[in-house]
Amino acid sequence: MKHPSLDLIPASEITPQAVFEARRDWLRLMASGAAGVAMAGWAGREALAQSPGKLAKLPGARSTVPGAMTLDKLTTYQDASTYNNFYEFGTDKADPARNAGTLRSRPWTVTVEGEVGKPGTFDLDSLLKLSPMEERIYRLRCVEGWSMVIPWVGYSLAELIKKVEPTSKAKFVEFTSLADKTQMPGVRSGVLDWPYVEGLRIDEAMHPLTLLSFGMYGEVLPNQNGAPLRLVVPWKYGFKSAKSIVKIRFVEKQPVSSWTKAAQQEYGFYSNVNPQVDHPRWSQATERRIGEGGLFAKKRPTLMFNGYEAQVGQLYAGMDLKKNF
Ligand SMILES: Nc1nc2c(c(=O)[nH]1)N[C@H]1C(S)=C(S)[C@@H](COP(=O)(O)O)O[C@H]1N2
Ligand SMILES: [Mo]
Repeated sequence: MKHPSLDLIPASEITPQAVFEARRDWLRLMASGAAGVAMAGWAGREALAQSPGKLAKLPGARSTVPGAMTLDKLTTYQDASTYNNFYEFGTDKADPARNAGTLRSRPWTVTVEGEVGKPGTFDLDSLLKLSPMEERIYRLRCVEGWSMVIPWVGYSLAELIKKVEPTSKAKFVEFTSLADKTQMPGVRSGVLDWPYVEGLRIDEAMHPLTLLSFGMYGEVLPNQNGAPLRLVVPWKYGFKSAKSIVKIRFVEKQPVSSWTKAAQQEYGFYSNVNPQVDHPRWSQATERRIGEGGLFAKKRPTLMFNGYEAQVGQLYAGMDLKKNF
């Protein structure tokens, strides 16, 4: 396991002794069994301190899922809720915060269909009650080169998947976002083929880190971040994390996502964060953290699978990740 704070030490200062000490401390923490509790407590305090008091409270217990509590410094709520990609509300990063006030996030239903034993329509309240809420601090990296660290609230998508009993033919899961012109001004434009569709392989969807999120910073999601529920898949580029989901379909064949439809050579199905596979128009080797000085922020190296390699690397064992980008 990699020590997360090693990434914060300038390379010139990483001596064998420093590596040894960091590793020893890390192993001690892990061995004590207190790691999850200690880290979660630390992160929870910080998250709580920044709870904005704007929307309904949605607390979550500190997650014990391995990898779910990065120690990276949190992005501020202000930055996380005003610098967004949500093309249904416009293509400028400031558009969603400006325009998403017209989204009616209640009442809300999600239809589950396709290759499942128990298809059906779930209303938001039953989804909120389906499993205990957890707080998880994830990095999310956009393909455009910025990244954020957000305390999300939700539970593993696997909890919902288990309830609906996928059949043996369910090899992939397709997610569809709301596309309503009356609530979403961007849907009148042809910038994407609406509705927004994304997909995961069933084992990716079942991975405990794949989060069905209903909130952030201890409150329900702001509309611009995908209210009332969205995915957060922390080892993939942000566009895989569909917002304002209305349909989840289990299928045998690999779904075609909106971004793949828009530009097949730029957005592959897997879209794992991978510093070794450049986007055709730009490098993916580095990123800037929102809040660290905008365009002048220092670039940091992008990590394989966004730093979640220990948890998800084995999902891709033996795959050519340049071909399956
Ligand atoms: N429905 C929908 N979901 C979406 C998008 C979108 O345009 N529409 N943008 C994606 C992209 S490109 C990113 S980077 C993340 C941004 O999430 P955030 O605004 O909460 O940071 O949402 C993703 N989910
Ligand atoms: Mo993105």
